[in-house]
Amino acid sequence: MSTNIYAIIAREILDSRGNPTVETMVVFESGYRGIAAVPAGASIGTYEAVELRDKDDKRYRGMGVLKAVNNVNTVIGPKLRGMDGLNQGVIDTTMIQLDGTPNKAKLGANAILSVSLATAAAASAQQRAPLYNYLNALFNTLLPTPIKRMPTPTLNLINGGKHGAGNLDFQEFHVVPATNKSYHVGLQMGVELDHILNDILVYRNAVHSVGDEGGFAPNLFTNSEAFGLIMDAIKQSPYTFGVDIFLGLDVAASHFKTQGGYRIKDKPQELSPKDFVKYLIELNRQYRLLLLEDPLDEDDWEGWRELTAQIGKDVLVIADDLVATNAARLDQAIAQKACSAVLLKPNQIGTLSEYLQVVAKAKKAGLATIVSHRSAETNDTFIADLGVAVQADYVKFGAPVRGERVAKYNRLLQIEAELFPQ
Ligand code: 2PG
Ligand code: MG
Repeated sequence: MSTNIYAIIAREILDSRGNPTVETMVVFESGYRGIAAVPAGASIGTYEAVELRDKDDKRYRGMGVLKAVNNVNTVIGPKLRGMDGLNQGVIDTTMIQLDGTPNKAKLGANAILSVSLATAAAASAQQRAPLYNYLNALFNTLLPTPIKRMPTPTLNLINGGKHGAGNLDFQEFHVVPATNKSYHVGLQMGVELDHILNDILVYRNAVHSVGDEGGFAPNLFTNSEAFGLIMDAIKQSPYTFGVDIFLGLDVAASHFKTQGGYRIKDKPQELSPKDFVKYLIELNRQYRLLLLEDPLDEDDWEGWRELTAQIGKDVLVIADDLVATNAARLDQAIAQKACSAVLLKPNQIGTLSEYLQVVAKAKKAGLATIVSHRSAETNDTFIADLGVAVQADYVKFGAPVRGERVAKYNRLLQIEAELFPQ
């Protein structure tokens, strides 16, 4: 029953935006195998590891990933063949060295991550352990973390920015169940609110198409109007705002930052970085946010420091593009007290080992953690197990609709039933 790697086979498949992505199968000599598929972002941060695209206009308008697939099949696969698949650290380090660049630009973070995750999936199959247990054991070597609770879901009901067909600047408007609710209850609340919101949008004759993450993508006069709609939905539900349910926001500010500051439809003029911080503080006062992600540009360290100093104790100021799941960026954020929470996406860094190190570092620094999907996903549910394994405070998988989102929420229902039967 050797756990040595026997074969690694990658293919091009489609993600939920209909773009190609990499799916890889890792097979051990024992016959046990694991499969993983890589997601993709639309609001990609500057400091992320590089996703290799073919840029061949004759296929998928340049979005093909045959080069990354080929790198797995002809470069990574032959190198890892015969190595012990239970040694995740050595597998990942070997790929990092084989790539040789600081941001995985040569082989592609999409190529490398697919192998990294599929290796862990094969190892958990080999050990006949649920994936969350196997990943938790890996994480325990960095930071002992007994599994005591399910992460709380944060559900993205309205999509704007780069994800929406509508006209909103801000990217994601979330509802967040109180952390004392069991996972399945929180999920149910999110679904009910999503359906009430649908009725409200239909009643108002508003556009109710959906964005990339399954949330509604209406045209509205201001960004804060989106919160008004969600507040209306909460009022029509059996739930109490501020007790059962809270609001969250991913501003994704890097994607509408201008030369001199920030321009949003809620204000007639462009706001200077200082005034935008004031605006965010006022927004938080008005809506008592629980989660506030990427409120400022990925290089606006001063703004991040100022905002976190002012409101970081009441609201989780979450670094996504700012940190990009990168250890060096996280060190900087910790040193500067620039955030109170960190969003963690495996494909921002490109290997499971580095990802777990970043999560451990964040937790040791006392930051809250959110395990996150990307706006283009597949039905792969790896990150659901990952969220439980590292005991993330929250998981962010989009709206509670559409197959690629629901697959992950459903996987958490399975895990909850296994670990915390009612
Ligand atoms: C984000 C993510 C996921 P994308 O900004 O948090 O919601 O979006 O995958 O497009 O970067
Ligand atoms: Mg984000």
